[in-house]
Amino acid sequence: MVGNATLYSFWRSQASYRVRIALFLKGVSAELRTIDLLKGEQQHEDYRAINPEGLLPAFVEGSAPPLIQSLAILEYLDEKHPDPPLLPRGLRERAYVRALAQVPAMDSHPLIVPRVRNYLANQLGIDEPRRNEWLKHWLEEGNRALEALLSRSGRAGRFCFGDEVTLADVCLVPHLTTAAMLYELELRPFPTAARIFRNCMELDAFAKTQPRLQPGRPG
Ligand SMILES: N[C@@H](CCC(=O)N[C@@H](CS)C(=O)NCC(=O)O)C(=O)O
Repeated sequence: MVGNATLYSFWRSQASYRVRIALFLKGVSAELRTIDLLKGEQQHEDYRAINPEGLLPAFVEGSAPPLIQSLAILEYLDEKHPDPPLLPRGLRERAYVRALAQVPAMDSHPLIVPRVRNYLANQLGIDEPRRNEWLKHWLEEGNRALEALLSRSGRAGRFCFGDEVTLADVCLVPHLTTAAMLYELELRPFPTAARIFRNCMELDAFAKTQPRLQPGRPG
């Protein structure tokens, strides 16, 4: 028995959004607890007791040790609640879907998080317009890679891999939401990714968990 679940989350956190989507898809309810990244609450001792890395998300079930790292949490949820599956059956197909998920989650996202933005500003003295250039550059790199992979693979359907939602969609949508909503990047040059994004947003799992509907979102 692990008891009630809690997700430590923040409205604009991409990694938290991934886990909110997966919880919804799997029908797992969890209390959301806001850690305000803009106020630096991730550094507070009580949150570092949950995740010593001082990063969101953290997923806690009852008195079991917290789970951290969104991709590890997504795979945990998928293994614990196999229906609907977030990975295809074939080995190579699973590797492909994991790779698509990792492009935004492991290559773009780590370069734009608050601790990186704060380091650029405070340690390297980089001003806001140049910091925004940095952020947009790494988001666009992610967009370009995703579009190339999706459009050339011949494997995209309604979603990134065929017509069922996979881990790849769970990571694509938070990435494109950040690009389009927070940094106003144009998605038109990435038509395959943009089409899949729109298809995902027709589903409650993506729409109801999106950043602008989260507690703590500024008006
Ligand atoms: N690889 C981690 C990344 C976690 C991460 O960087 N989370 C961001 C929010 S999306 C964060 O908490 N940043 C706090 C900071 O940079 O100070 C994961 O996927 O869970």
